[in-house]
Amino acid sequence: MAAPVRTAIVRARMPDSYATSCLTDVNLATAPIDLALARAQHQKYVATIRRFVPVVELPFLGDEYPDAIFVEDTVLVAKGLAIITRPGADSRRREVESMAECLKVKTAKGATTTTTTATGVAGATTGDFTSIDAITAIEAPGTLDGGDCCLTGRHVFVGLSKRTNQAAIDQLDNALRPRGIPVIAVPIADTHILHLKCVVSVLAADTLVVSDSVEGRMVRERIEALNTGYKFVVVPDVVAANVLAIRGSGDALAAVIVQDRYPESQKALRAAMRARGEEDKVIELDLSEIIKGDGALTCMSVLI
Ligand code: CIR
Repeated sequence: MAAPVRTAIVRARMPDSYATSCLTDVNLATAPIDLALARAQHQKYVATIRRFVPVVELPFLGDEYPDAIFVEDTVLVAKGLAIITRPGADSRRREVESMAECLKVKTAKGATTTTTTATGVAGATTGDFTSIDAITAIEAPGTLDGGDCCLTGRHVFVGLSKRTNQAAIDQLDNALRPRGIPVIAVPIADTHILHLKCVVSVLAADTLVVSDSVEGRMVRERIEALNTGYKFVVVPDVVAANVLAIRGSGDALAAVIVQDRYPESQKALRAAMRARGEEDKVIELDLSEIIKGDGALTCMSVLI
């Protein structure tokens, strides 16, 4: 079972450059990003998470880092170990510094600490980092994006992708094997998806959401071949396969945030949640402008 979520880390604010300069390797949308709407969607996302768990805001990094809201790519935390990544895109590599700084400060200070962002952003709050007992980092020549790491609590499935290489997966395996969590590579480099979590995400300890697409089916087959026993909720829209479940102790669900504007997928997710007796925990958010930046729901936070 995954550890209960105690804190969420997000980026304080979206830079103007997000609208013009964020990386869009995959998204083929021709409509430009509406910056005001993108900001509103990011803020609503953070406010939604804040209803359920304390939120710590990383400092605003300015226009030099158009993709910095996608904090998921900078770290993964599994079995008490925080692993600072080395993002595959050069333009994003230094985003990790603020995450590493945040975690070092927090874990050094101990249990519950106060965060102060460089910009003094209102709303920054305290976070509980007690579940982290050590920090390490991916080193060159490894490259790894957190968006490629699907952590279920029992396994870490890692997309071997355009951003994440075998050297990093080997480092991850060396770091997590002693903690008893298998790291399993899922090759996706030859596909149209950016990250593994574009097509698969965790709904509950035993249940994954996967898209009904070539890539989604491929990932599902790879996971099923391992006899890991996961159940799958299949959604027709690729973007809807990325959901953000916030769970407390005993896998109790606080909320599951899903994409709005994908009615067939919403129907499938709601049916699955109804069957679990958890439909009242579903929250739909419209992230149209985040999707244009190749982002989805999990990318803008790290749950610890
Ligand atoms: C990028 O290409 O790096 C960003 N525009 C999108 C990153 C999305 N991150 C994620 O899914 N974890």
